[in-house]
Amino acid sequence: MGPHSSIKGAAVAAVLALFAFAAFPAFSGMKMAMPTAQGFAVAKEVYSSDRLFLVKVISIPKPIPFEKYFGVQFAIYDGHNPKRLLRDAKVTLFAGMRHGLKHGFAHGMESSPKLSENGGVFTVKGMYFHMMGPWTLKATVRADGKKDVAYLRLPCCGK
Ligand SMILES: [Cu+2]
Repeated sequence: MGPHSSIKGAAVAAVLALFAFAAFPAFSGMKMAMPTAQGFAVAKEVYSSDRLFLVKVISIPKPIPFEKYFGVQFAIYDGHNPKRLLRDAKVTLFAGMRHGLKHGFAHGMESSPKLSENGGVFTVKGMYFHMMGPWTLKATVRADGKKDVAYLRLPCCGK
């Protein structure tokens, strides 16, 4: 086969591939790993930076609403024993956008969320995302005499 025939063959294959996707959009969609409208899903759990703690997300709206208040529930587990709920964990939260920064935040939220705890389940109310794009929820966790920080990426937003 000369170079011309192989180029022609590749072009035909590309046209066939385009046709297949156009003809079966549902099938091509099934191959995706259930993306949200923003391109990524919220992790169900995330380890802290030094893996001392595991933050398990119990509930979060799917998708996260734009310019509406929403809540998040989570619990803290021992990073070295992920079945051990840390009932005495202390948590402080900050949510903001990085806009490309590797550390820190370009800005935070415009709301003042309230965090409460009951039986090891943390509930934060009054989260509010005023800008589209990836947000980061930073959880500073203190438990077992140690401190570590976990980052949960939150996509904004759906309708
Ligand atoms: Cu922003």
